Amino acid sequence: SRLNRSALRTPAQQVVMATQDELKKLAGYKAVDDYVRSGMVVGLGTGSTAAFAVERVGMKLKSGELKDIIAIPTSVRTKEQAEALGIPLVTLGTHSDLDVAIDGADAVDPRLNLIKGGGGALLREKMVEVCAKKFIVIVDDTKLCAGLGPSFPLPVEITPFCWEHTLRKVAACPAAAGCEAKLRLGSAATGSKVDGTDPAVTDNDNYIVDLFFKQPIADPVALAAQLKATVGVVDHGLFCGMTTACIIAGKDGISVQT
Ligand code: ABF
Repeated sequence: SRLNRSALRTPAQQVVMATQDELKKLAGYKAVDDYVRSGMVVGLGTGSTAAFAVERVGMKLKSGELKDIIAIPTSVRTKEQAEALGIPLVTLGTHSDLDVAIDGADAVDPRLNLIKGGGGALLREKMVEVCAKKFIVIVDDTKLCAGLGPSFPLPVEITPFCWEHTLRKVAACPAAAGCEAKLRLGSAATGSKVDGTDPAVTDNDNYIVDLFFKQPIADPVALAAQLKATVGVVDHGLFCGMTTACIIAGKDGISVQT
């Protein structure tokens, strides 16, 4: 439809939308203010929350509050944003050790295990973030859940070759029992909400299978291992045991969980 979707919202709903964006900004800015110092190698995440952290790094470099930062982006989108802000960039090809990485998440459980990859960038995110001394997760409180799964589908990046076969193998992982596996469609892998008839393609030219769970995943660590052991799977959106701190912005303010 050609209608502006925001025109369909009541004024109260529009306030809620603005507030959620504001919360993401608070979390993103706080992560940079608390964890990024001059001279650091910094991993830059992907998504609307991480974009605020990238914005803050650019802002502080420009003002001179931060100096000699080099950054590693986790997606083509983030690379473009960082370049536009004049943030010096390198890759894991030359820098394998990061001081800190900052990124959003789609779901966070009480142990700070995560589902990531709704934006399709999970492989580069994991490659970069696993190399960081500190991995700082930034979310608004809608991302918190008692158990991973029901609140957001788990993305799995697979090779396009015989994807139907790999999809069946993924769905057959014992720790994924009861899930429904669907190939993500869309013009790009940049969002599970994108409708389309062709498979969504990641920055790495792979496909994404989303696993839908009605019940919480009982053992995310076991599922992570089973997915990783499935030939044809490149990586998956379970980030277990990686989070150093989670900055959570809610309507009552900001809290930090470690
Ligand atoms: C990245 O961006 C992804 O791992 C995650 O899928 C997504 C979260 O996006 P947003 O901050 O826009 O909700 O962090």
